[in-house]
Amino acid sequence: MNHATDSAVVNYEVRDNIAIISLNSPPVNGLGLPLRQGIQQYFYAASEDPTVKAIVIASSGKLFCGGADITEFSGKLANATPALPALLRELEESQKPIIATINGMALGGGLELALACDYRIALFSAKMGLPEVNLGILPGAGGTQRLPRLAGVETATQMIVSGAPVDANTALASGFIDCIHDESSSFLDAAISYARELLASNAPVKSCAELSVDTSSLPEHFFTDFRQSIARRTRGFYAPEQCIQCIEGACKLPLDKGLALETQLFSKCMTSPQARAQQHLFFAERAATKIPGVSSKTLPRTISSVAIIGAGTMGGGIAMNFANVGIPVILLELKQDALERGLNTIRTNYDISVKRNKITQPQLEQRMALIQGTLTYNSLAGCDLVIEAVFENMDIKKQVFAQLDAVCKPGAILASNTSTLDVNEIAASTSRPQDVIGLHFFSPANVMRLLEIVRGDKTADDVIISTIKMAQRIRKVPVVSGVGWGFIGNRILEPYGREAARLMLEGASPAQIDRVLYDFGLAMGLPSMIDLAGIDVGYLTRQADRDMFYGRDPAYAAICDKLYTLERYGQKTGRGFYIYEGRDKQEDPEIMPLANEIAQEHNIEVREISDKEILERTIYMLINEGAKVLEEGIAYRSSDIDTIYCNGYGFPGHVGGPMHYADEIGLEHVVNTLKQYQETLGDYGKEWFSPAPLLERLVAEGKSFKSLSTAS
Ligand code: T1G
Repeated sequence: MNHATDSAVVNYEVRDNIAIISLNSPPVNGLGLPLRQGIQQYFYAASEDPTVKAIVIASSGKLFCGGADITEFSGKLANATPALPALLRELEESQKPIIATINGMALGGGLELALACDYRIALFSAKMGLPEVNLGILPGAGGTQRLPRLAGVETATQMIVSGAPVDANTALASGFIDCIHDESSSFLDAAISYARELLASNAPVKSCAELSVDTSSLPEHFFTDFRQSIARRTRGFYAPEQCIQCIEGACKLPLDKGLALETQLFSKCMTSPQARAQQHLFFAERAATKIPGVSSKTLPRTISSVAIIGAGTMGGGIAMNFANVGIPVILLELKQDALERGLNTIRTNYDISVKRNKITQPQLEQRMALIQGTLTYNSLAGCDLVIEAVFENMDIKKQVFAQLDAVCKPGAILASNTSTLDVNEIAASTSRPQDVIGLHFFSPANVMRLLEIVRGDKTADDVIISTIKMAQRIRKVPVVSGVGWGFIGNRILEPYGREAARLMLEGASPAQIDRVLYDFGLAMGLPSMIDLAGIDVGYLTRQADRDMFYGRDPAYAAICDKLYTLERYGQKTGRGFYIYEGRDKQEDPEIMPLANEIAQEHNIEVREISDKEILERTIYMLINEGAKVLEEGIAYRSSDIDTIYCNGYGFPGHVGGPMHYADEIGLEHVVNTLKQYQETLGDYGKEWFSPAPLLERLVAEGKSFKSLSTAS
């Protein structure tokens, strides 16, 4: 006997003696209240139906379940009855076996739902994970208690604290799924057959309440050693430690007490500023792909072959991104030896990945085979996308684009990897400005996730959409910028760097500045970052726009310019703000005397500078310039600036980006602090510390940066 009834987000049917509860809440089966209510309603129906002997929980969509509905977190619905933890305990105590049918991604509460079932069958392509830690929280519906019981402490700890999903084979080997099916079209039928086999073999219902965590083979100091192993990567983050404490509890406590501990620590995480920051970034990354005035239904152009002009560090790194996802790449250089050097560097980078077990040797060969070198532009005639990554000089770039304009097929997308030059000027040098765009990769291009997409005035809508989709395909985080000096990232980096250089003249050492910013959560402080990027790179960039900087401040970046004249370019020459010998990095005793000398030349007072002043003058400059970038329309939304800074400049994810941080500490406080420095720093303060008009306006209206986005 078959009968089916449907809720808006859950389908229900009974096939003979198997009840099928099918999640149907696109796009990700988020376990919001309606879905929880639907699951509970049909779980009760199946439990009370005497004809039903087993229950299958499946999904109608491409994935199984993306977890709790994150949009509920800011309201009260997340705990509305049935709350997820309680619902899963009910399922766990079912008298009829429940089989979770994992057809695709099962993440967070989605995997927790599966773990509360009696059995789990996964499609070969499914992936399962508990990524809550990336949202500043922890698995709050039993994941920290059930996964250690089903998969062992080491696998559970690695999955929960890294947030990284595992594939079906790993899940099977770890013991938290029971079987894998290898064909998607017959997957539900296979799950129903599996349910029937379980019934025929009188397979028991199970509950983690009857299991304890097996610690017999756990290394004696496992948790201590694990904490040490993640210390660097999780520095400053709150949630990882809470995750570990839940798992330690699971090793000692019966299930219900462990669940109580998990709920307690989950609540502590949920109310933390870090959780707000990390959840802000989750939605910010997705918002960045929505372009005002461009319909999301705009069809992207096909990108199935790519060419990179220039086989240097950037060009080689860019090429790897495409080869990594199976897209053939033509790498063009002018001379054979340069081309060979570029290809050898790519192979060396892949060799390192093989040594680190990130890829296999066959994968290395597969990827290298996808990268073909050439010395002639004619080889590019059939490419769908060409990315120029040559020297940062407008004349050279124009020559390259003239050649591309002559040989590339109509409709090919012509991109420049420029980091500051005017994309409109480059586009105007071709007969097809509508096909020209900026694709600013960040070094190392095969590692850094951020891709700044620079939209020219004439760039066609479908070129924008095509490059956003392409960015996602090569696992980058795309953010669209308008055309303006430094676009978004380097534009707001400039005043941030300016303050660091000025603070040194006023008496703060490179080490003090680095420590303050590192302790705030930056991956690297400014002097160290400038040494890494190259003091010569910054110097040359400044010379291209001297009036913009030196014209307003004769002491602008003076300490950096002094080091440049001394040919101390940073790590690349073994000496910059620090002295580098191999991996050893030492403070350079000559820096502060040099800075004091320059200070005297410019009548700059040298004094004791507090950590607080260093932090405010650098970070608030990011915020102030970000407000200007917003106001000029270079950035569409403040969260785009946060996405850029957290994915391209090492800004701490647990702070959420400079603009989110400003909303958290209050824009009025930011404006008042800027005005204070405007007064106390004399002419320098008056020149550089005027609050951006948008900041002043928002304060006057009692609004936040976030309110701008929701308004638009
Ligand atoms: N809640 C609410 N909205 C979500 C969501 C979620 N969990 N996941 C995705 N979305 C939205 C997303 O913002 C976008 O919206 C649309 O769905 C498509 O997403 C108790 C408390 C599942 C791998 O962290 O990793 O469970 O922009 O573009 O590329 O322990 O979404 O279209 O308006 O990313 O196909 C834990 C987060 C939650 C998974 C699909 N789960 N999501 O990727 O689509 S906390 C996660 C993802 C939790 C429990 C705890 C991905 C995806 P819009 P998308 P996709």
